[in-house]
Amino acid sequence: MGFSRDFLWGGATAANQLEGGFACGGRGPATSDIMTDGAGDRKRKLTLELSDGTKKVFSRERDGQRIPKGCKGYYDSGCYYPSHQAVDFCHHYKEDIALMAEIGFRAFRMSISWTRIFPQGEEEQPLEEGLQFYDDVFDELIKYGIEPVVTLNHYDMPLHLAKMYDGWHSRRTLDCFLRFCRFVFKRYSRKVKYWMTFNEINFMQDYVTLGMSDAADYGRRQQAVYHLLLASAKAVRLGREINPEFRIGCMVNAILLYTNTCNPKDALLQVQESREVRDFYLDVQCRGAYPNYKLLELERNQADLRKEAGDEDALRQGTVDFIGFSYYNSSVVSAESKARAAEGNLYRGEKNPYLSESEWGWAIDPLGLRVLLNQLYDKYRLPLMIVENGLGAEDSVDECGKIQDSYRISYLRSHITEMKKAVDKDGVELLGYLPWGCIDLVSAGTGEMKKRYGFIYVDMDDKGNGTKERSRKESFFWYQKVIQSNGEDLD
Ligand code: BGP
Repeated sequence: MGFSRDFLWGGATAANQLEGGFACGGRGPATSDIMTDGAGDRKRKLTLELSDGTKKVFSRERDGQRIPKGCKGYYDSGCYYPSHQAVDFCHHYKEDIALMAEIGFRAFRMSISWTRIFPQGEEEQPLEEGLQFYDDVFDELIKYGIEPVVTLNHYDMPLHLAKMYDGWHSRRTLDCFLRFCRFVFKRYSRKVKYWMTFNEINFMQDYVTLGMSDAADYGRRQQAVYHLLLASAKAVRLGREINPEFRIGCMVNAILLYTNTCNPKDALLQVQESREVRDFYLDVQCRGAYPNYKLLELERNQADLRKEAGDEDALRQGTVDFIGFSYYNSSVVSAESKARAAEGNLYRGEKNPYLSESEWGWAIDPLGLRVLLNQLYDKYRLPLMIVENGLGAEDSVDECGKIQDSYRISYLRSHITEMKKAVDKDGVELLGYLPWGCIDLVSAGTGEMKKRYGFIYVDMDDKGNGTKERSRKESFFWYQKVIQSNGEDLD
């Protein structure tokens, strides 16, 4: 059987990690623009001015989500902010898309930078220059027969909305977001068919993604999450009105959790934890209502959400057409141990002795991808799309100028093998495979450049030094064969 002829092979990126040109064409500052590089402790930090005028560098590790109210993001001349130039796709997009076409991409996932279209987020009219930029990018993709897959919001938001309204804690942000959606849906109605609302909506929990202070407070965070889920549903409904041919999906970090033992306490914990970090978001976006377990949890915690008439209908009518998800690693939960010693993509669990790990400590689990595809399809009966997967690793250029990334090939090969079984043997409906960072870009978690995922190498270091020259890695040619053979030749 194999993959369908129109299976979307390609790759994935996000504006703030890829584009650069942060002030080009009148683009406004976004929350992602005040994150520094990872020098020192490898984690990104935020440069913020507090309401009393004192300036502070906030560390997520040290200060958590407790960003005080009334903060203003500012740029410190002593810091390097990776998103400002990222890998400069803004000025290299023709060359980059030509390389993707050479690999044979049938789809390319990218996000639209909100502040390139609405610099402050609340203007009545969009910036024509920003709209034109994405028109040019889409035209270039379409020229090569590459289908754009567009994330409406990927880990950033207008800094102005964060400062003025406390970001997603306020309903005002939701209204501004919908205006942004209306303009881009209309403008690109004939160029883009596949959309996703929020990247990893289940892990939007800090100042950068939510634009709000004190996101660690339970009630405040639940209010913001409610606004996000409502915004997603309303965007889906709006998109359908504008073009019924649109296919609009959600996007979750599909963290897969195993039980540490057969202790029933572990089993219960796995159910509860999976709901908290993943399933709740899917339940709402795929089924159109808050599930009972969440309603009871809100009641127990006396979280009284601000809602408006019509919200329930909006949630019900805005269910998605497909599930987009990221998958890098699995994790383990244990009722007995609370060590949480294992790293992973945004989730820390217990170590799994059966699995090896990446250089950044993420457990490598290809079989887990098959398990996950089955779990999600069984539960929601919606088509799935893998919109992130891959190995973050340090690459080196050898004396002949070659980048031999066989470790990346073997990671991808093993995951594609399991994905193929899920389609062939288990009958899962899968629309596409878009591995992360198909061209090297800035790491979301650490701000580093040296944590690379791409088939296309970009000559740049963690401080942004380098020629930005693009070159083909060994995996470039390997993935070319995979796509040419429609996933049959994985050698
Ligand atoms: C996902 C994000 C991406 C991306 C990826 C890899 O959670 O959606 O933006 O960066 O993880 O993570 P990192 O860049 O930290 O290696």
